[in-house]
Amino acid sequence: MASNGKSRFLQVYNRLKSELLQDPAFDFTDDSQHWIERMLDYNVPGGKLNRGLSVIDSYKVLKEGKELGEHEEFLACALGWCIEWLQAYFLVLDDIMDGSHTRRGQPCWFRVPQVGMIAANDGILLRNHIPRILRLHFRDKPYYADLLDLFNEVEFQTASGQMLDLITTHEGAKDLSKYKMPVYKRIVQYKTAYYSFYLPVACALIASGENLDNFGDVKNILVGMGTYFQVQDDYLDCFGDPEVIGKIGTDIEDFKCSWLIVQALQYAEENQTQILNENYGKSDPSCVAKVKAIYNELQLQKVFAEYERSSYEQLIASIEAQPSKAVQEVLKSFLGKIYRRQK
Ligand code: DMA
Ligand code: MG
Ligand code: MG
Ligand code: MG
Repeated sequence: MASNGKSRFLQVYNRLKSELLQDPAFDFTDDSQHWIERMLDYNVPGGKLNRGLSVIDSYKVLKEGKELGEHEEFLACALGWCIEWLQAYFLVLDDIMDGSHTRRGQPCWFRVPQVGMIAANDGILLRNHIPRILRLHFRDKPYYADLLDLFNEVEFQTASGQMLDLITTHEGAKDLSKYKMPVYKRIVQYKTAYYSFYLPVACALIASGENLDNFGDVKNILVGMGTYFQVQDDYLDCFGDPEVIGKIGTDIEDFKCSWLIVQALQYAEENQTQILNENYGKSDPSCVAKVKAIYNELQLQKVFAEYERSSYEQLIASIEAQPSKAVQEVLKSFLGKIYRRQK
């Protein structure tokens, strides 16, 4: 989307924020209004906004180039922001659970001195803002129930994925032998792919009057894209530049079932496996360095580059097999935004 599209999108953020700050269901005090405003500004608009902007992009393509009316564009933006709100909610809680330090180039919200564990309730509030926004702007639409249902279902899938991520990591004694590709794929499909890729396109489809039941193939392609996106996230956690990605990696310290460790275990010789077993999941920087040294010996940067190339090819092939040109364009533009991303 052109930069004026982005600035229009950000204007909608300001409108939604001021509506939430005057929600008649709660008797706001000055202090509570200030808290929410600071919390929203800190956590909602500072990311790449890919998910939110994709709703508008996709909606426009589905409308086949017809100019959107002002209110129609506002509604598409509001849906995009609902996804950004969902993302903010998951990230605030994810950073607590992952013990992360920075996010989007600033301390994680719970690390801010006056915030601490108030962040847990802020996460709940962020989540509650979504049905407030939907109620205010979509209550009279014929697809209102479908939208609520979609957000509920995707939230459930994401939280279940987070559970898989967390119980795989913390279950009993540290045991790397369970870190295999099928386990990995299940985690990332649920924790990332549905909300990051399927949800934006599904919102656009619903708003253009489509029935999601007719888009099973599209859903599968988007879940495939989401898997590829999380592999990139795992790669960047170790090999990305923290200045560029805005966060400091913690996957090795956290004993995460990351794409990199799954690959490393697949290629490692016995002595390398032993070093991984002894050092993975420890916060001591010298242990982390030993794990990274094995990743380098195994040339995981090259393995990743090859994975990236072949996933892209496969995704393009399945997109081009789609009967609708408009749907193809929606999917290609989404893929184009993430292919070879550095952040
Ligand atoms: C992200 O997993 C998933 C959700 C639902 C936030 P992650 O912990 O790898 O994300 P990040 O690297 O951004 O902390
Ligand atoms: Mg995390
Ligand atoms: Mg996490
Ligand atoms: Mg990550």
